[in-house]
Amino acid sequence: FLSHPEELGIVAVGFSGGQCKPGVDAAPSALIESGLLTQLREELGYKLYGDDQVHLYTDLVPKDDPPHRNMKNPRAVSSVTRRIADQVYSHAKEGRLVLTLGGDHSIAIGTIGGTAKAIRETVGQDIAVIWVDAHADINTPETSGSGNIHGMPVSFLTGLAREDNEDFFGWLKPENRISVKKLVYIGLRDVDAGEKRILRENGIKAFSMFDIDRHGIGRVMEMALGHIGTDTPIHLSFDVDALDPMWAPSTGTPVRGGLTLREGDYICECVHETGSLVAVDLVEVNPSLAPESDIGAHETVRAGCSLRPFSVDREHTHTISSVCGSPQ
Ligand code: 4U7
Ligand code: MN
Ligand code: MN
Ligand code: MN
Repeated sequence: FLSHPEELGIVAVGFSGGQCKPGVDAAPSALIESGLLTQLREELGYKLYGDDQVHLYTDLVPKDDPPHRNMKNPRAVSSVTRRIADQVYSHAKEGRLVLTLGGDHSIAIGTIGGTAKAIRETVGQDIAVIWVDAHADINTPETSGSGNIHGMPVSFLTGLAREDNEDFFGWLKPENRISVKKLVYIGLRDVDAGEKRILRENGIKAFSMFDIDRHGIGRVMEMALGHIGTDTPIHLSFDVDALDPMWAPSTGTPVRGGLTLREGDYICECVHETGSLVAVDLVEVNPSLAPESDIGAHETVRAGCSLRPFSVDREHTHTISSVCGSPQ
């Protein structure tokens, strides 16, 4: 689906307004400092675009941003995600694979909104989304108990939550949206009651940790990709809290009983292997949250660096680049 598969569009998003804990905004710099982009450029041979800047979007964050329909920081999240949608759209329109480094998961409203529109225009197809997360992030403003928008992106992207006002995601148009039929979850283990009802009522495909224990990650990936179908462009949205806190403690909403680092790598490898990947988000790394001293942050950043669904290189161990290699 990509006219320039050797080109990688980078969107580094230092934004944390979708939740209440400061620090996620520092993740792109931490990931970049620990060598993520250097490896993509030098070891894997990608040509990088947009890697010269970590965007803080401070000009888009209003001083006064009272809640709307229970959502916290709604104007800031709406205008920042709108800008991210434009950035991702421009890279995808050029036929580049797009990598967005978050930031909290609210930014997926922008990344997926941008990819969906660009791929519709260039390839004429609807994208599928693989959402790897401990959480379903499909609360509507009304079902959300926290009011944090990082728990709502999927409801806006699927149109289950809607707003006409441009200041509150009304800028999301049909061409930015995705179908609930082309959405697959992997790694779920902390889903709110309202979200469970939404998943059930809409027949959304979800593989929880229970399914991974029962069938193994190999079979789960077969079923997940089988549900999407071949020849469908894929956007992978990877929340680092899908991994067990043992590997990724530095994240705002850790949940025990998660994926091993190896299972996380395997998901990325399988998605890469399809040849259908068009965009990737890596979100929710928070280097300032480190339960056991700063080893936690270091390990989380390292785990984030290992999750690179760009090319399988079976000669390396996962810590270096199990999911890396050169662009084909
Ligand atoms: B993340 C939560 F209530 N569901 O809505 C909510 F448990 O992007 C958590 O997956 C959302 O980290 C987590 O606030 C959002 C909560
Ligand atoms: Mn998430
Ligand atoms: Mn999560
Ligand atoms: Mn989180």
